[in-house]
Amino acid sequence: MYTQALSIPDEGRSVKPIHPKESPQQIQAFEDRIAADGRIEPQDWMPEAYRKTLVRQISQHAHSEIVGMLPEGNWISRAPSLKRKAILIAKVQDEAGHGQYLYSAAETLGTARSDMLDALHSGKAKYSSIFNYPTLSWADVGVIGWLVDGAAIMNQIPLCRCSYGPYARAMIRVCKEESFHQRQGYESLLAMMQGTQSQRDMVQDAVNRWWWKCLAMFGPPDTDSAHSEQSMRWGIKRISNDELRQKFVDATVPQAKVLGVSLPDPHLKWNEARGHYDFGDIDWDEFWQTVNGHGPCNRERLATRVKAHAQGQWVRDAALAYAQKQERKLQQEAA
Ligand code: FAQ
Repeated sequence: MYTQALSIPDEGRSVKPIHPKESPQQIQAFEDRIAADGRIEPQDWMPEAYRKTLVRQISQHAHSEIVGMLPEGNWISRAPSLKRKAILIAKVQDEAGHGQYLYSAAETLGTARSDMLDALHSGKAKYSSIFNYPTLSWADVGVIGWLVDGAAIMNQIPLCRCSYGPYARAMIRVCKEESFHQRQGYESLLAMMQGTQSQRDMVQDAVNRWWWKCLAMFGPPDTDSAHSEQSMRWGIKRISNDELRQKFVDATVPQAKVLGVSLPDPHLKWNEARGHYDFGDIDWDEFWQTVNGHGPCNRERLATRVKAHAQGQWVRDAALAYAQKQERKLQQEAA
């Protein structure tokens, strides 16, 4: 079982930072560790801004994983075969597990899980823009595996070297699983492309709808990225939004060729001088609309999450009651 080796705070009770006051020696030790590319661990002193940035990014990431279960989860009951259903169930469960690792990592920074979930459910916290689009056909499930998980891996591999230990370690396992997700998506699309013309059309239609949204997943252009510079200085982010986006395009174009689909961008062209593919302009207005709550499925996604959380209250109550009972038992035995 994956653990951050710290106890989980009670519901609704934020944990106080371990070292709220800094001394010059503490600041120097932190700076030295960062400069030496070392890891910061939960018990180490860290600047409050570093802690805040990590809680922001890790909790947004955790929210993305659990909201990300919804578009694909929608197809579990309609998967075309038992094999595809079993694979999809496993994948969606993995995403729930990723949410667990990430909430646990964020908790080590002194933030209660219930506070993070409240922020998600009240619409205050962000989660990835990509999960606010509908999954209209079975091909969307394959395309999410191939492109959305593909983009997620590209973004997350550098996070395995994040300066904050618990986040970096969580990412190692997440990336292994995302890699399986990406392959299963691609394999599912390959099977469809060897099928009927209408199956091939379904794949092409799904690629056309998801391509640009996936490019936007990497976040705003570097020139508009509020946090990149500081996060890179702290070793939280290792590669910039634009560089990762370019790496994703370069890796994906050959895969699209093998699959036999076209990517919906007339400007997509190999640039010999740059050694990269050029590509067209992303619709950033649409991206920000979606990030700010006005995408096609934002309301539906949040409503589903809030309902699932409310319906799970009895499980949390039962787990808490059991833990309290066990604790009383231990105390009685010790007395
Ligand atoms: N969607 O200054 P930056 C997955 C926000 S997991 C929504 O560049 P930063 C697995 C950003 O938060 C996908 N908001 O920010 C899966 C900030 O807002 P704030 C999630 C976005 O943090 C697959 C503002 O814009 N992955 O897919 C987005 O330096 C299949 C300014 O932006 C992660 O979270 C966006 N796309 O860089 C699950 C990875 N982009 O906080 C199920 C970890 C930016 O000031 C099925 N996160 N914003 O209010 C990161 O690497 C970074 O946080 C970035 C953004 C790169 C996402």
